[in-house]
Amino acid sequence: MRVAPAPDFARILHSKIDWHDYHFIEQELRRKGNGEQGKPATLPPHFSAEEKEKLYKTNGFNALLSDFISLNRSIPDIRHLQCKNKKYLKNLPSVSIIVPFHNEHFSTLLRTVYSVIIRTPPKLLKEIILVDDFSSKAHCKKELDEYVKKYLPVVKVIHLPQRKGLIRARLAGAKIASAPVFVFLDSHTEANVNWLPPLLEPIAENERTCVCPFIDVIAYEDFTYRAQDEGARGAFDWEFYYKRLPLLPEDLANPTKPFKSPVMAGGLFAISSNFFWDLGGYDPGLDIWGGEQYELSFKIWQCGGQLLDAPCSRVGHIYRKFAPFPNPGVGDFVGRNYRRVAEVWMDEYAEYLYKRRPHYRAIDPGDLTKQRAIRTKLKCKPFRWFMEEIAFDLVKKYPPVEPPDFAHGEVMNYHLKPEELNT
Ligand SMILES: [Mn+2]
Repeated sequence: MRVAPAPDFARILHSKIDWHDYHFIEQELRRKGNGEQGKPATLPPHFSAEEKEKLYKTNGFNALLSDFISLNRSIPDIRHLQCKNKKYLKNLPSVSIIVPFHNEHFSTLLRTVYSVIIRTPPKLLKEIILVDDFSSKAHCKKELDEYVKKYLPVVKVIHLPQRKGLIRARLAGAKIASAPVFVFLDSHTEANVNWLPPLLEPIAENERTCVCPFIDVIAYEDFTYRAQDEGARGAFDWEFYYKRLPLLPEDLANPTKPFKSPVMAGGLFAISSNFFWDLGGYDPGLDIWGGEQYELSFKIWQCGGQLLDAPCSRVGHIYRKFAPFPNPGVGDFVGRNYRRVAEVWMDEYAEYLYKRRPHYRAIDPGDLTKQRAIRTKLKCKPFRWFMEEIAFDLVKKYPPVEPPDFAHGEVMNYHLKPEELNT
């Protein structure tokens, strides 16, 4: 009697495929027009400088010009050449894309959405959730709802009834997201070719993983698309400015392989919903913006996870020329956020932050019971472990205590005669 061989589940589960959509890539390469292929775009000549300025002022970038670039424009494939041959697991989880926004310009918001839809395999895209953080611009309300209803069935829009800030807006989106993986994006971004599989594969292999794409630059003036660099590890200095550390020799030897990064840049990342909620999401006590990328990065590492950057996943982002938002008028919310993060996660290293910003000591961080309970429950490692094992080269570049001066005294011209001094 012959018995059919048992299916090789391990092989099926781990089989890899080429996720590129070559037909679509071909089509995109043939596109011509304003801003196509990520080339510099120009405004039609009949617009005056005042008309351009008006939208510049409220957005911090050339928003009027955005209206004259296709919502589904093509951008150049600037990945490392070896990325073009990479295969990824056939079985990848689907995603909910969460995009919080406050008064985002209509065409840049929609270009974010279109870039995701046209460059994501449909079966991986469960939904896109746009979270309107109490915008005041009219187009963020009914016009957006109607547009989405008519043309974009995969998109959901939620309108928050009051201003919650970036952090709580992301949490509000995550709460209604139903896919096993969340991808957070900024509201003026463009996803590049085959951007999603490289973010998902490390999560499929190990659920306690958060993966960030490379962030490219979309020029605020003319929407040119270019690389910012070829990758670096995220870090911070002791005033909590975001900094970057060089890649390690093993990262440089494998230019397409996701590498470990101590902290994320902030706005763009993929994380499994299980892991995100296991970590308690973001600390809901963090207000408006600031410090959230440190909070999440620290707890990812300290609580048994890993944070990776995937070089083959690239997403463009408009870095504004200036911040167009008025101060929300709630005091030093960034300082309070930093204090919360430092108190819960940084142990004795919090002191280095307070030494540089002594007024943080006087800020009331609010109730930290729940955040500390998460740390205890998950048996998270001390901050010292993070500094020694993950951000091990940070203190060399950003010393917590400035090294003493090498020498002090006067410097003078050797040939100067003493009587010529003080003349
Ligand atoms: Mn942004």
